[in-house]
Amino acid sequence: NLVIKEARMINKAMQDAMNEQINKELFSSYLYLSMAAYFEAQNLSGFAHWMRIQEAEEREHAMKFYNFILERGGKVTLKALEAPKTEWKSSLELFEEAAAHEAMITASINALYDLAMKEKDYSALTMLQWFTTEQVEEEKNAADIVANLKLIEDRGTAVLMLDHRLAKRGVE
Ligand code: OFO
Repeated sequence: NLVIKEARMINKAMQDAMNEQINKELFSSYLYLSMAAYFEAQNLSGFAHWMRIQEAEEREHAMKFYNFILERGGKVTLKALEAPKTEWKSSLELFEEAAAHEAMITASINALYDLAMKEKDYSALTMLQWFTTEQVEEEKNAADIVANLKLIEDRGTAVLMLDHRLAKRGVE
């Protein structure tokens, strides 16, 4: 029935914005895959493992938008992926960038939420609710690792300070 079909069909603005989001989620996947390779190259297999799991999650995020567009009778349009960075100065710098990236993704999800409210697209709002909750976790995960790495760095500084003090020991 045409009326029902039209009612469930995603509108153009929502479809375009979700297609952009597919690209952003796939770029996230690409970025984390690059970060995994960076850690592998340094024999940090735990960090690399974490990144591989994160990368797979991002592909799932992209697929949620992909499936949603199709279920709503829309058209999925895949766009070119930007090349991610391949080198970082340190694990801390890398995770700071991951945290900043997730903050950007949260802003993008929030913009989609605003659009869904404006368009009164209730099923999109329900679907986006999952993402708003997920983004809290995504940001927290990255922020926690940044905090841990900073602690490790501070300890390194403390050891150096102690080393400096011990170097001043006179002959007794
Ligand atoms: Fe898809 O949450 Fe990260 O980017």
